[in-house]
Amino acid sequence: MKLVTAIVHNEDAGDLVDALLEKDFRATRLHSSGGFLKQGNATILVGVEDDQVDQVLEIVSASCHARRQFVNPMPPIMEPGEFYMPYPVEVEVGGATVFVLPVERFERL
Ligand code: 2BA
Repeated sequence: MKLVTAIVHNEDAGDLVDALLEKDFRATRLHSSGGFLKQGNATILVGVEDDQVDQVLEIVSASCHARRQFVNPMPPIMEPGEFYMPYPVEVEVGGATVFVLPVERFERL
């Protein structure tokens, strides 16, 4: 068994969970936030048999889309009288960051 952990954009998370449930995959949505942008995203956990991993990855890929976002870089430490004009930096976020982890044991008690 494997645990598919997908970090996705908040706007894609609802569609992804719906698409997973439609194919009878159980999923858990966690509210998370990115370390770099410090904006909310969603972490979707899906426990599946090994031979179902590719199907789950296809659903993730079809439901999640890359987006371009702007981030304001941290200003440098300034000396008195220095002037700093911050320019937003554009980064591409997602579609999805996915980790597939082995599951040692699965119980529903
Ligand atoms: P964030 O950490 O907020 O990163 C958002 C986007 O900013 C990243 O998109 C990437 O394009 C850019 N970025 C991140 N760190 C950067 C850096 N040090 N320098 C320049 N640009 C940087 P994605 O790569 O698609 O990642 C989307 C979200 O997935 C991340 O949000 C984070 O929550 C998660 N993630 C990505 N890689 C991860 C990893 N190796 N481990 C854990 N979480 C990860």
